[in-house]
Amino acid sequence: MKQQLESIRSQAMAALEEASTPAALEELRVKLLGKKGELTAVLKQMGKLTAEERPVMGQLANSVRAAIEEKLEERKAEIHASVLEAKLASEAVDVTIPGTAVAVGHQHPMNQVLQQIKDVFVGLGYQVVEGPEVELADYNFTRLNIEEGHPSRDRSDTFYFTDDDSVLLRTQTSPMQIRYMETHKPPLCMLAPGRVFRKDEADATHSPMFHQIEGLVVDEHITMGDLKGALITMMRKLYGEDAQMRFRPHHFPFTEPSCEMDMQCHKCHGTGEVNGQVCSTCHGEGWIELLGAGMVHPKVLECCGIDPNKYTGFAFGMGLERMAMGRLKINDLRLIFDNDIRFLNQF
Ligand code: 2NM
Repeated sequence: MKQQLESIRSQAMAALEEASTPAALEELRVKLLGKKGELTAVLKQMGKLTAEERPVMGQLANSVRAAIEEKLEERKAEIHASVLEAKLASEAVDVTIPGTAVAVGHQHPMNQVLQQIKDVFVGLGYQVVEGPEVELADYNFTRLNIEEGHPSRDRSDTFYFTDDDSVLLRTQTSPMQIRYMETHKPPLCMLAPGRVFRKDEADATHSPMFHQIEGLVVDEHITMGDLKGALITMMRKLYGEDAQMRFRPHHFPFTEPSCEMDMQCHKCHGTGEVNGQVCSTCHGEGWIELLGAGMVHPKVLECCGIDPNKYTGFAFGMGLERMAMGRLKINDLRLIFDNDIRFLNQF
């Protein structure tokens, strides 16, 4: 019996040393110490021993059990540590490996120019407002002094939603000026950028959707001088302090008097020629047409509940695509809308 116990001890120690997983350890524990285990089987034979042998064997059996239990705990701790170590090794992150570069995009050239123009006017105290693209003909035409039958109201020029021509896609952002004058009292100083829609065939200079920026200032004693000051300030901020402008008389239904503003061509400096050739930027004109403006028509002020005998105002409107094409030297409008990454990456 003593030999049996010693053999259980030595085999158990070897087997426990070999076991490398928690499952293998558990299997051994059952095999060695369980109710049907090897040690229990030996203890069951104790009855056959003499009274002198029994306590000696009992003591030996207990020490074998204690040794196995101790070894089990020891191996359990070792295996737990090595499993943890393996897990840590497999999950280790090498923080020195260079990361995967993420391509960072940038603002669309149209938004770059829009932001620059907004910045100038915000700096001059203008409030930037946006409004609906689906408009009432009343705001888009009638209250801007554009009479029934005016060519711009034609169904071939304007996108209408209703048969009675009362609801449309705005053809300009001026309806926002009307809305603003309706809801605010002078002094007013606002800028309305946004999309506008006209039934144009798309070509190098036309698109059925384009962007406008319109501005409006109304107060007592506002003059054409204030208009010129605001627009010249904008152009010098965008194109540099040496930019030269000229104002020509024009006609709009919603302003009186009305004008157009040109900028002297920055390529030929107004001569129309570069190295004896016709200037390609202004086509020999020496000047580039940029925007329309004027003093708000008294009828328009009156329509919006502003007393034209007390208040005067100026307004202006410009095409954002035209401004962007001039500023970024783009020669075909369609490039702006194509969203070809090779084009956009140049700005
Ligand atoms: C332009 C040219 C001239 C304009 C006028 C108004 C309003 F509502 F105040 F009468 N808003 N915008 C205006 C004046 C727009 O665009 C070429």
